[in-house]
Amino acid sequence: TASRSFAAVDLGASSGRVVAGRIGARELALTEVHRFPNGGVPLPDGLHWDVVGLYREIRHGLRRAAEHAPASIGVDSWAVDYGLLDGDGALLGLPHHYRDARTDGVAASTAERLGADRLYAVNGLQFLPFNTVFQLAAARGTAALAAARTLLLVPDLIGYWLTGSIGAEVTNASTTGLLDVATRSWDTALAAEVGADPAILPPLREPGSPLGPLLPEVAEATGLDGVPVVAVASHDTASAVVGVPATVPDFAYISCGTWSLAGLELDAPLRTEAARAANFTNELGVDGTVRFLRNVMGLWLVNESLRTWGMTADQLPDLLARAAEEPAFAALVDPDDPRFLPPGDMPARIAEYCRATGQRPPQGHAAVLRCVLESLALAHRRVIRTAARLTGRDVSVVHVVGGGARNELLCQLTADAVGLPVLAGPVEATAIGNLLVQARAAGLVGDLERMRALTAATQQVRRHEPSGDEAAWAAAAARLGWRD
Ligand code: ADP
Ligand code: LRH
Repeated sequence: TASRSFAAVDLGASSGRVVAGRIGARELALTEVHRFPNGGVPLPDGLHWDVVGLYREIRHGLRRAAEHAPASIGVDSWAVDYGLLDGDGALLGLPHHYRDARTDGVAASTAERLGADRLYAVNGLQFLPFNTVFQLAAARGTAALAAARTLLLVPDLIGYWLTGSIGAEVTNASTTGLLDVATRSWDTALAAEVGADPAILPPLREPGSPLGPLLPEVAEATGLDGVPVVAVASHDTASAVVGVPATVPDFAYISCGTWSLAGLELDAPLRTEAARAANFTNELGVDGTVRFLRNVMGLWLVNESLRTWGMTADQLPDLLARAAEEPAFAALVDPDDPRFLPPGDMPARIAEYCRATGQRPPQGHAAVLRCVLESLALAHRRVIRTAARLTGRDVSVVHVVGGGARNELLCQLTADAVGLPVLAGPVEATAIGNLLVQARAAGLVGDLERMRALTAATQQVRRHEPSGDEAAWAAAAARLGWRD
């Protein structure tokens, strides 16, 4: 069969993009047609996402994608956050950002009230204070939740605006905490217990299923008349895992952007007490797979540091070159310490963490960056080694995909810390996974293994051999109290 084009809308926490992709038996070629910044907007009632602004950028991007004559459109974004619709289908206020403080305290008390082990038995999720179930508990009694007739996760909200179709794509629904991970269906009783009317949870849909054609007004404005929107793995991390260019079964992945999502792909959820205690998540992937992983705070620490210093990402390559010259293991932090979650002055928080743990705070931009990257590499080591132990699986290679694949220092430190080769790239694995699921719905590509083979054959990957001193990394891990 001949190749065809598809359009991927991929919304990350730090930027969104619209990518046109041409896919054929031996072809996978990407053109980024539009990119736009994203981030939280503080309003008097908390930190929000400007989803209306994002939607305008998406429409602009789709208009540019029209030149490539896409056969369909797919939308993915970050997880857990949602918009509420009233009975007329109108949006009830801007969605809250998962870094908003309204879940402080509520998440822990809700988990305690419902039972952390019971929650894990149902949803298999790591405890993150911003899981949708805890956001709903924090929103209990608000006017918006009382008026809500429909809850839509962000990609489903965009899909609704584009097509009028209402539904919840299952990979992203699995991050809410309200989905039974074994049956892949909503646990409506749990929703009711946190004070949300279960009727607001829309019907579930699987990746590959059609949402329908663009609404006439959107079709006209974008020049994409008759082009359908197709559900993809709408959780960006699920799409990123599809886009991993693995050629062997025993791979680990790190989807490295604002967050580092590190783990393994499994055939079934693993909800043992040990997995719960290690705070591993079982998020749903395509084709019945499970993403057994942990969130690591990721490049958020770098990005917020740059923001604090009034620097931009263009200055990163220069800063990274200087960080590479800094002495090793001078200061180390647990990147997942809750103090690093909200927006703010990261260098000050890192200094505070160092003082509280008897370390000399890093002095200067390059030293702060070195501290963050070594700490992230150590967290990667801990998560991947723990995942292997919990699942009893061997891991022979670690794939780093996402914007972090451009960070050669982080990739090398990760190879050194984990003690395994790191294959870095593609940077746009999420868009690739989005496009591949659409191509499959159009009958163009095969199973996950074949999709990955196509990515491996067509995309550039950089190899980092481990050259670290295991004893030194083990000692560094032990300084954080980690003994993996
Ligand atoms: P998200 O999808 O969460 O928005 P991305 O996967 O797009 O994140 O990754 C963005 C990150 O990639 C940036 O925050 C930055 O840390 C990193 N990055 C971007 N460009 C470079 C570069 N030239 N060198 C190193 N890192 C980079
Ligand atoms: C990464 C991501 C991650 C979630 C977080 C909210 O973009 O989707 O998988 O935990 O955002």
